[in-house]
Amino acid sequence: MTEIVLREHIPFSGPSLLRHQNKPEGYMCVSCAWAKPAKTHPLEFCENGAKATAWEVTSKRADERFFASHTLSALEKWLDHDLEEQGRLTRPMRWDFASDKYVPVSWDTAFEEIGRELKQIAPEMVDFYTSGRASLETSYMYQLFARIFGSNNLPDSSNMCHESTSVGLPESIGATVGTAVLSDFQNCDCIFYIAQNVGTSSPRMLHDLQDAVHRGVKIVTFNLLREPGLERFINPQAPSEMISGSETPISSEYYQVRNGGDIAALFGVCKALIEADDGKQGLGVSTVAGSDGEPRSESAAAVAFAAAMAAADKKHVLDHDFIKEHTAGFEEFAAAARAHTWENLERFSGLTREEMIAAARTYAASDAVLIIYGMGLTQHVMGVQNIHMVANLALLRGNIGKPGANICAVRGHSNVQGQRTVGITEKPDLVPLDKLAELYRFDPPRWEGRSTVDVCEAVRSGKSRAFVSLGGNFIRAVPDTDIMEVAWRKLRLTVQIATKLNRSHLIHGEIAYLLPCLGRLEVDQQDTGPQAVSMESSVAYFHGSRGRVKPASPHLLSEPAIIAGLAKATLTRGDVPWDQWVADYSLIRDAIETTYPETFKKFNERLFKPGGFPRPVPARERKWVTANRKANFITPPRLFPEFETTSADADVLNLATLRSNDQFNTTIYGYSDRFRGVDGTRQVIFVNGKDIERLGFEPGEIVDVTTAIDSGTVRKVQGFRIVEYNIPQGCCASYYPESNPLFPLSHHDPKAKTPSYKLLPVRLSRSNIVPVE
Ligand SMILES: Nc1nc2c(c(=O)[nH]1)N[C@H]1C(S)=C(S)[C@@H](COP(=O)(O)OP(=O)(O)OC[C@H]3O[C@@H](n4cnc5c(=O)[nH]c(N)nc54)[C@H](O)[C@@H]3O)O[C@H]1N2
Ligand SMILES: Nc1nc2c(c(=O)[nH]1)N[C@H]1C(S)=C(S)[C@@H](COP(=O)(O)OP(=O)(O)OC[C@H]3O[C@@H](n4cnc5c(=O)[nH]c(N)nc54)[C@H](O)[C@@H]3O)O[C@H]1N2
Ligand SMILES: [Mo]
Repeated sequence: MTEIVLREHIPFSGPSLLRHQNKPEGYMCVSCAWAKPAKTHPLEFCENGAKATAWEVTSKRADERFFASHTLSALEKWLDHDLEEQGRLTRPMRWDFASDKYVPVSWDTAFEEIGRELKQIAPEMVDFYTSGRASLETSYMYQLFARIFGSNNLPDSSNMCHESTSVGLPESIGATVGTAVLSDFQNCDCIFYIAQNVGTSSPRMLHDLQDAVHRGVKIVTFNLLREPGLERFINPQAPSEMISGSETPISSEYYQVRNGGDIAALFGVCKALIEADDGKQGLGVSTVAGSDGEPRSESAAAVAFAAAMAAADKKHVLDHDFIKEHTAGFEEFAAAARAHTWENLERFSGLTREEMIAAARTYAASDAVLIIYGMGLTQHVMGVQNIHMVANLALLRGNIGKPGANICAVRGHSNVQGQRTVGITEKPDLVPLDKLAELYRFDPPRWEGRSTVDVCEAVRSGKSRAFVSLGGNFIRAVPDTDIMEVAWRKLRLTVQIATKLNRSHLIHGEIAYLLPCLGRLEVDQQDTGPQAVSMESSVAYFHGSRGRVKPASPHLLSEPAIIAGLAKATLTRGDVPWDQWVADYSLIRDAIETTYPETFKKFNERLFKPGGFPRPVPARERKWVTANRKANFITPPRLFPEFETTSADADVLNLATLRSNDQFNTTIYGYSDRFRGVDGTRQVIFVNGKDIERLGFEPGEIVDVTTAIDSGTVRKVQGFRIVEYNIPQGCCASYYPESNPLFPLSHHDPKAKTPSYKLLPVRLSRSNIVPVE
């Protein structure tokens, strides 16, 4: 932390600023969305939160002098890290065709020209992207602007992130978000921790996990890699300090699944539970059948499991009362679980039958299990089915809607969950359109808008003409980087609202604006005084946040002020008091409360309540807002995507893309991933030693990586160093966003359209590139 504070030349107030991070009346961290407790630790931030703070309050500036000395074509050759490292943007700018540079313009000129251009484009040809950092107030204004303009094209970063959750959980349990609350960590006796990297992605949760472990809670982890943060507790303020003796082991069982292997792994756990339960009810063999369907002698683990159940005097392994009263689809699911052979479950999960049974045993011996998961489940061609399997496992023993037992979807960006809550979505069904129509006197569009993947397709086909971006780095975050960059230049208008320079600002349309905004940590002074904003955490609690540092430049506007400026210059209809809202954000919160009275009851009054205030999630009370009013077992039709069973090539490996400990999404702080022992480069590919040998490579060798599906187009990244790593055979991993050119746009979950960033068949070949390190 000290390192980044020095690196970013932060004035001395930096460390004292951090005391206010994630505190009631303080500001909410701009890094991850993890819950903010009511009773805070003296320092409620982690190393990565401190980095994100330092990155925003840096004293470095990408000002007009910087832009005067670089053409955009020259900047295109810069690395992601070097672009953002220039510091905060200071003035509104417009791209100048003659010089190929960004040149300063006044805010009035910017709004006027953008408004004029937008008015000339059909609303359905304009896309309004949001990255998950914008506040509830900003997000509400932004979706209203887009809808009054006439467009439901409101894609967001969530489309690439937890969309599988947003589609899968409602079908299973009628909740669009996870049901877990912070107190579940105090009430559970077991945690199933699936496909999330706590030490890097949500380090403050380590406090909750450590407390749980000290209470004797069992943590059963399923992950492609052995992530250090999941193996033992590391002080979130100094993850490098793995002080021997005082560290807490986190996972009591660690199962290294293949990427994409979770459906099979969880089916294995469910099969063991169901068959043990069958046995208890006198339905035959108490645990397992061989791959030929014949009963085979039980493993030691299975015998121990049966003994543990008998010792605990459990009548049934499954919670039949719950299943009967609350669920539908159990019989079909149980039949499918019984029918899967252990041989197939082992093959597709990468785990042994004994491992799956051992996990089932721990699950069955626990009264309240919290299931936590992240991107390793959602970013898959079978992402939605992964989420169904999480719910199926929970439902077998009623592990939902009781103290300690819930589903926790760990969200990414600090307000990504909240944006949906206030209308950022391409799906009109999720928005109270009639209410908006009545409040603001306009006729909202009713058609289905474009998700992130749809936007990419629309830009390619010419159906999109303008792209407005509220934060983020779209072009680096989406699949098929090389193809999308070419397509992007055909756009008529690109407008980027941002704090720091990134590649999406360089790959632009015929008319391009870069509009710099205040960050959340800065004092947001408006006519009625300094303003607060709000966000929703991963456990669906709302929190207020107040900036404390001096703005990076006197020319910055707040995000609400920028949206109001754009809206006033563009809209010819709608009755919205844009100026009053900008003068006093509590009026925006009143408007949010009027639109969503149940969710935001007494919004202003409760804004700074310690610990936040909860959003109603009916599934927490076992109320299932599904079509049949039941919680549904939904049976995935297959264990693994089709390409696995059809591709016989032994030289194909399945690639997962990862985050390092020194990045926040496309923001690259530096080149060190100490947890995984990588330093000085991000151009690496992690491969199992046996695969390295089998494929005829050497550790440390430089390779090119080529996509092994959709062979009509060659997709390749070059100059990656092979790192021998503890990863299951047949799998490999590399960093995001460097590997994004490999992902075909079409390679996503069919329903949620979440790109399959955690599963892509690739081949390695010897490279003649000298790597950039
Ligand atoms: N420091 C830092 N914090 C962040 C971010 C960041 O970039 N940096 N990004 C934020 C955002 S937007 C998000 S969405 C979250 C992301 O946080 P995570 O959900 O942790 O996502 P990833 O870091 O991509 O890593 C996913 C984990 O899943 C494992 N994995 C990969 N494939 C599979 C699989 O098929 N099955 C299983 N069981 N495991 C698998 C990987 O080994 C890795 O440990 O973090 C947020 N917080
Ligand atoms: N291969 C692969 N691709 C992935 C993923 C993966 O795991 N693998 N993960 C996906 C996921 S989970 C996500 S969430 C997306 C992330 O996609 P995005 O959310 O689009 O990208 P970020 O990198 O978070 O955006 C960083 C930029 O946001 C801007 N910014 C920062 N703070 C502010 C602010 O306060 N206001 C405004 N207006 N701008 C600000 C800065 O200019 C910064 O450069 O990427 C996805 N892409
Ligand atoms: Mo994310």
